[in-house]
Amino acid sequence: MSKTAIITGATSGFGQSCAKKFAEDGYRLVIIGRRKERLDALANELSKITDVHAISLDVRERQSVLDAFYELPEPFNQPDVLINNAGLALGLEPAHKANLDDWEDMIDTNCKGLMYCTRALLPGMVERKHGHVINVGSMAGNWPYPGGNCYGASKAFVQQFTRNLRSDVHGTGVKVTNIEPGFSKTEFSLVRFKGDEGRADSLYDNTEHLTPDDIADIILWVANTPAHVNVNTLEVMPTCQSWSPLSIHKS
Ligand code: NDP
Ligand code: 8X3
Repeated sequence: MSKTAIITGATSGFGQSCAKKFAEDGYRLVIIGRRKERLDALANELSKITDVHAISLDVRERQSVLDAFYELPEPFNQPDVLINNAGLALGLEPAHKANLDDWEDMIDTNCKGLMYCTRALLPGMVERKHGHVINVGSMAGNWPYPGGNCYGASKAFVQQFTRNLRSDVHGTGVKVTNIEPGFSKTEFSLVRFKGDEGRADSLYDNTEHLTPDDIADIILWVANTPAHVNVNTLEVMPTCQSWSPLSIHKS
């Protein structure tokens, strides 16, 4: 029998690649994003190989998320996997210059949106003693960098929320994982730099960055691990990325 995966942020990047790879692997899909045209195009493409239910939704809207998930039609209403992937960074200014609206948007999407999706689907998973919540955090939740301020903090929330979820569902059979990607080329930087294509593209010049398929392969592997195996956290960087020395300011 087919398994069902719900993927938020399926209109681009990691989420879109996950949708394709999970469909190819035989999962039926619920795909979510705000850009309806892209979502419909993806649903049309993937419905040639699996059952697809597309929901155009803003994960920041609590009641819309709850309504959409409580009203999932059969056979999509008993999901095996929830991939909480929708998220964004906005701006790279230092904290004392950052835009407060951007900070709120990141918290509302990366933390609260992820909370709403999880809270809506978790009771069913616990009742069925089966399910897997896979959160897409970031290495930015583990390591500070200049301008990472609220984005990194939102992903640190995702990391600790994931661990605490594991504690709460202990003994129920439900699995929880945090995937923590590093430098990857998606629309992430275009969004972060608010449509400045030159700035976004130049970041990836002459680098062998991660691709959406790299991360989607890992998420699919994690989702298909046996029931008795729980990958807690998985941090992944491209080989070209590592840490810098600590900075010393000299006056
Ligand atoms: P993209 O910008 O390519 O994709 C982001 C996806 O999230 C889009 O499908 C977008 O769809 C969706 N999304 C954003 N806001 C909302 C919202 N309010 N409601 C519903 N959907 C939303 O970036 P990535 O694929 O890179 O990002 C996916 C995740 O990976 C994010 O959580 C990001 O923080 C994380 N990440 C990215 C890294 C990178 O270097 N690229 C590294 C580490 C983590 P739409 O606009 O149609 O709503
Ligand atoms: C995205 C990776 O390094 O741009 O989470 O913060 S980074």
